[in-house]
Amino acid sequence: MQLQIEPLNAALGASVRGLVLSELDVARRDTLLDAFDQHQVLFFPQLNPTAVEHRAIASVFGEPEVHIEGREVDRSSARYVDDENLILVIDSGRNPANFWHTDATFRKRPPGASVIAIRTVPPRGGDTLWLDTYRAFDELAPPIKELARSLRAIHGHPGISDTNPHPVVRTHPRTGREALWLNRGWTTGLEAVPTIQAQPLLRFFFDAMEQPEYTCRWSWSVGDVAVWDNRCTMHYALRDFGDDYREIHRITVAGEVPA
Ligand SMILES: O=C(O)CCC(=O)C(=O)O
Ligand SMILES: [Fe+2]
Repeated sequence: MQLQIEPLNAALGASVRGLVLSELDVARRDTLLDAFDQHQVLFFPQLNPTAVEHRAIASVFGEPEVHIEGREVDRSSARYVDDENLILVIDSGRNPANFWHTDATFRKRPPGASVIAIRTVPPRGGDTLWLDTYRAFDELAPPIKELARSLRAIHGHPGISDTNPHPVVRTHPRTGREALWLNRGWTTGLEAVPTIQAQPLLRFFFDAMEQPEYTCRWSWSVGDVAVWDNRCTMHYALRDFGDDYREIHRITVAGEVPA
């Protein structure tokens, strides 16, 4: 079966239909990777993958790794689907991600992509937004682009996560495109810039980035899978579903040291 890739009516994202997991050959992998490079987030409606299939999809986009999330450092309470701790179970009500972020940017080598399957969808709400950080960079005025290229940011919250510096402008290793690689969730300072100067500058960049025009929004059905590229996107999971239960299963795949 041919893969049908249809861009969303938004700044980024595409849906993929026609994926049969037993037919994941080299040609289809290449098609998926090309679509990923182009659209940054791929959605597979109602794919309902088993744990093994979830890993197979994730492997298209990189090497699955054990996920360490700073706000979930209590690893003793983390639940996994599999024995190797690659598929993390997230109760979204108790672990809300309703802040703009890119996953685990506090790590020296942050995850390249995240692959989630939604298992329980609340009756109302629970959509997720993604944002195109290439576009966020492209739309900066030329002198601001130069300033951004000259800066390195500190990511992480001491006591909650590791902290590591990364370039503010990151070049995607596959597409060669530059993305503004900061996020309100994890970026806490700028290297060699005193706090009194860094804080307003960071707020300036966050405000410039967080534009509805740069986003897409997905309303979930049970069994949907989403894959996003942490090198060129941020995301925000809406916490608008009250006491209802929402559960996702997530695999992150390894990335490279940002450059
Ligand atoms: O639940 C979601 O839609 C995404 C939550 C999130 O930020 C993540 O899994 O990294
Ligand atoms: Fe996240």
